[in-house]
Formats: sequence, C-alpha cells, structure tokens
Amino acid sequence: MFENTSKRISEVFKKLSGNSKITERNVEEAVEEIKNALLDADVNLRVLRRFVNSTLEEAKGEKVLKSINPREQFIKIVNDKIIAMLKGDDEPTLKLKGPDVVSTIVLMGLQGNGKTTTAGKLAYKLKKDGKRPLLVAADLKRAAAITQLKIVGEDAGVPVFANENTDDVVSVVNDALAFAKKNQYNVMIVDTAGRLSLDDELMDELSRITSSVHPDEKIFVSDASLGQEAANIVKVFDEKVGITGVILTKFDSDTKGGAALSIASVTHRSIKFVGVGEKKEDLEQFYPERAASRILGMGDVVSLVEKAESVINEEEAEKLQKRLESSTFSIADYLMQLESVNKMGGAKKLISMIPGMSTVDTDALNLDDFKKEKAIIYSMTKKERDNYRLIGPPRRKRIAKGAGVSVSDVDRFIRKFEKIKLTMKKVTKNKKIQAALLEKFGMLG
Ligand SMILES: Nc1nc2c(ncn2[C@@H]2O[C@H](COP(=O)(O)OP(=O)(O)OP(=O)(O)O)[C@@H](O)[C@H]2O)c(=O)[nH]1
Ligand SMILES: [Mg+2]
Repeated sequence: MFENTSKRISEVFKKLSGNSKITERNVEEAVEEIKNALLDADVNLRVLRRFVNSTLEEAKGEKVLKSINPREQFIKIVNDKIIAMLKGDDEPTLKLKGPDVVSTIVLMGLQGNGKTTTAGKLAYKLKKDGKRPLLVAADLKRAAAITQLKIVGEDAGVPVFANENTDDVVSVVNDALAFAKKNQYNVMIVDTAGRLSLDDELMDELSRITSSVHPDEKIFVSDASLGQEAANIVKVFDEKVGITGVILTKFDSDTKGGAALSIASVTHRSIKFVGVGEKKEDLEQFYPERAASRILGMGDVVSLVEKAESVINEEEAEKLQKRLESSTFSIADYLMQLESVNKMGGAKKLISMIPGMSTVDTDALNLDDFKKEKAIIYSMTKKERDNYRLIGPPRRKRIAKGAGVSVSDVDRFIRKFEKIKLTMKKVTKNKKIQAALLEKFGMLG
C-alpha cells in the first residue's frame, strides 16, 4: 500500500533539493507530479482537485518561496494537506462507554469485505485492552455465518452469543444485550450479514438493529482494494443507516490506496483501523499523520519505534545500550537484532517504515542475504561471536564451509559488521532509535 506513490513523491522532493532557489514554476511542476502520483493511486478526482488548489495557493506565496528553507516549507504544506485528506471529522479512536456499562459496536458492509474476520480482530484487541467483549452473531442470512463467527471467537478467546432458532436479528441483538448486562460483559461486537450490492432490505435490517440498541459505534467494514469506489459505498451507508467510522480491510493486499486516500474527504468519516492480514493480530489503528509520512516517503518513524519497542524488551534494549556505549557490541548482539527483525513480521514491512528507505526497491532486496548472514553467524563459535577480531583468514574459511557460503561472503559480512559497530557508536543515545537503526543496517549493509 502506498509504496509506488511514496516512491514517486519522494522523487519529486528529491528533485527540489537540487535547486538552491525554488521558483513558482518549480512548485507548479512538483504539485503536478504529486497530483499524477495520487491520480494513479486512484484518488477521487474531487478530493484531488481540492488538494491541488489548496497546496498551490499556500506554496506559491512569498512566505514559502522567499523563506530560507523553501523545500522544507513546501514538504510541510504537502504533508499537512495529505493529513487533512486522510482525516475525518472525528477522532480515529473508538468511542465507548465506561467499563460498567455495555457498549455496542455494530459492524456492517458488503459481502466478503471482512466483517466477521474484523469482528474477531476487534474482540481480540479489546480483550487485550482489558475490556470484556462479547461477539454477537447477527448474520442470519448465510448458513455457515454463525459457525464461522464461533471459530473466530474461539481463536480470539472471546465468547459468541448466537441463537440458531430464529431469523429475527433484532431480537438476537436485544437478547445479546440482556445477556451481556447479566454476565458483566462491557462491549458487544455485532457481526451483521453482508449483501452483494446496496439493497433496501439490508439497509432496513441494519436500521432496525441500530434504532433498537443505539450502538456507540456503527462501523462500516470495507475492502481497501475497492479503491475510491469504497468511498461512494460508505457514503450511501452513511446516508441510509448512519455510520460513525470505517475499518479498511485487506490493506496488506496489493492495492493502490485510493480508498484510504478518498474516504475521509468524501464522507467526513474517520478510518479507525486497517486490517493488514487474516490473523487475529492483524488490525492496526489508523493514524492520518503516520499514513501521510508514509505516503510522502518520509518513513513512519513513530510506528517503527513502537514496533521496535514491543519486540525488543526494555531489558534487552538496556543491555544493548550498555554494550554499544562500551563498544563491546558483538556479532551475538547483532544476531539478536536479526532475530527480532523476524519477530516483527518481515523485513519488507519494516524497511518501508524507515525514513529515507521508501526509495529502496524492496522487491530487489535479496532477503536470502538474511538467511545467509544467519548461517554465517551460526557457523561461528561463541568466542568468535563475542569478539569478531578473532576471525582471521583460516577461521573465515572454516565458517564459510560450515555455512555453505563463499569466503568472500564471510569477508563481506565482517566488513559490514565493522561498519555497523562504528556507526552505532556515533549515533543517537536513544536506545529505541538505535535498535531501529540496527535493523536498517542489518538489512541494507
Ligand atoms: N489479506 C487479508 N484478508 C482479509 C482481511 N480481512 C478479511 N480477510 C479475508 O477476507 C475474506 C472474507 O472475510 P469475512 O470476514 O468472511 O468477510 P465478511 O464481510 O464477514 O463476509 P460475509 O459474511 O460473507 O458478508 C476471508 O477470507 C478473510 O480471511 C485482511 O485484512 N487482509
Ligand atoms: Mg461474515
């Protein structure tokens, strides 16, 4: 998502940095190129026109062009405009009642867009956040829907309220509410039926549910790969049933991002979460600011640091920090970093979040290098891992043989490690950033 767009936009910014002064013409050209990149990402035309006009209006002013850092000013303006494009009227967080009252979240949307899967992810997340969630099976259209929700619920460790002997969804949801109150659940997540198209029966059913239980959140679940078409569908639902926010699923798929880029501006509703895979953990809060910096190719430093934080625990980071300071950082430490990269769910994902790395073509990155490095390290003795200076030519030969690589592969790895060690000594004292940087070097040499 956004990869291609981000690559193109960072090219535009890079081109600007070649000029000592920026002219009106430069700005016009840059905006035109950004516009084309966004157009190819399938952004709604009206949204795009607003973006172009407001960016030009601000960026062509004297304040920008005559400033001492016109390029930075320009980037800031574009960044602000993209954030505005991605922001709905509400905050992207869920608005739920206090812990002693039952809140209700109704998930709605077209068939196969990911409602049931998202219900499970949301239940899992809320449970982790200390809530007592209850899943409610209100899809009585599809025979297997209840069974599917039960499987999802079991996986998330959250109970499912269902009644197989009725076709009255409103009574199911009301019974679920009574059940939740009685059993101290404090948030119901209602999985509703999907339809192939926008039909009155679906809207009517949803309206009856919502006017009966007055949900705290009415969330439209939409497949991100529908592109800007998603925005139009959301609009219809909002007009007919009323929604409070959107969850975009299949963000991990190879979509261009048009849905994410258009929904908020077209509907004024916020994207609250994005689904990034099929597993229960694959739901991320959507932050317009972070998405904007990713789109602009500036890397998502905050997400990166957060990710690094959750994987590398404080104690490990502390130890690492000490070693870095005393310059005893060893290959064994480096291996620890490599392992945590794997824990983070793939190098490619990570690379895209590192500032300046969005221009790296991740497809061309040979991730087998990773495996190779690991094999090399595994062929070292503990002493060698602790002190790489021991590794002279005979040892290199032995290691190469053990790892099934060439001696020059080992040489290259040692050289890279030396470089990392040197850089690490110089960089910031912030241990989270250090950990993040380590990974960057770990991958890119
Ligand atoms: N890759 C990926 N697949 C997803 C994501 N969310 C859902 N899916 C997949 O999309 C398919 C449909 O998901 P469901 O949750 O059954 O969709 P639904 O909206 O409940 O469908 P109906 O109940 O038939 O209307 C399943 O194969 C899911 O695994 C996501 O974020 N990423
Ligand atoms: Mg479903």
